[in-house]
Amino acid sequence: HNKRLTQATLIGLPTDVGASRLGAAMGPDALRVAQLGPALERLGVRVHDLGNLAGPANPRGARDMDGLRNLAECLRWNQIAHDAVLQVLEQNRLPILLGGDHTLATGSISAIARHCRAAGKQLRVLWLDAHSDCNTPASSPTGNLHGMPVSSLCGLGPKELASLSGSIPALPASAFCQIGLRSVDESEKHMIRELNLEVYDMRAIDELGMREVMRRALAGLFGPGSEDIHLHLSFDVDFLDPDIAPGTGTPVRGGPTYREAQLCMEMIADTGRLASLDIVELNPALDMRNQTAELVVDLVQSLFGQSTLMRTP
Ligand code: 5AB
Ligand code: MN
Ligand code: MN
Ligand code: MN
Repeated sequence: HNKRLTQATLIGLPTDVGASRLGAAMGPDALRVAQLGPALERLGVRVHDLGNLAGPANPRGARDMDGLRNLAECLRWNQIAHDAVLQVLEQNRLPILLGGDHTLATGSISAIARHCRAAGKQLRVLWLDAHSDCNTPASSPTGNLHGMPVSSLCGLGPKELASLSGSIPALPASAFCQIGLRSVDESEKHMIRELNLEVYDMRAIDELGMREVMRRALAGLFGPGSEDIHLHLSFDVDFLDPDIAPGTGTPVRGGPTYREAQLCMEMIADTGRLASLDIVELNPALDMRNQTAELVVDLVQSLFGQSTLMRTP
């Protein structure tokens, strides 16, 4: 039942304009140093690497007049992300966005939503994160755009970002499923209710276990009728417990363990529906000997079907 994914394209987007902490711009190269490409090749995935795309530098200043940090630069990077991801999807390949901060998911998921609309496919987005990323310019306590991609995609972010997919909202809020949350702003709690977002926070993982959480999150992705679903994974590295993944700019203690994260990835792989991936918020400047990048590569191997007993490819 496990459909082999054969062709993937790595898209390096080296920027941290959506965050206040510098360093996520080095994420794509840290993943290459950790041998992401060869690790996928060993699983039978044909990997093409577009290298790092060019975009505006980080002004490294304070918040702008509008209270946001680097909106113009974020918009440009997201257009670049959108165009690159759309092109890869049109080639029938699986895009792997190497971030970069999580604002970039606005561009990538906008492209995926546009693609699904044209192809008559249904879109399901799994959002693995310690945070809910559904602040708006009005509610954000920081002005950092990496805390707003979900609201932007739901039509409530800055209009330039909200309109990237060619339709507002880019996708219905019901397409999202968030897993691993443990740091949610008061304003975001309201937004989660207002949008009726499907959320499995750390308490849900504690009480139900990762297996049951993933069973619920992936319901409908197996068997007949699921062929027309495009499954996207937006993987914020701060989803993982900082004890095992220190290399990220906004760590929050109490995240999933190594085994829980592996099971999560393995169960996504079992659907055979994964069609695109963002890897974001890896910050090599905060890492120790690239251990977080290596852990991410290890998890991505499970995501692409590596298992202990089943032979690959
Ligand atoms: B990340 C915070 N909610 O809005 C905000 O890492 C943190 O992409 C956002 O999940 C974290 O600035 C953004 C306080
Ligand atoms: Mn996060
Ligand atoms: Mn995030
Ligand atoms: Mn972060």
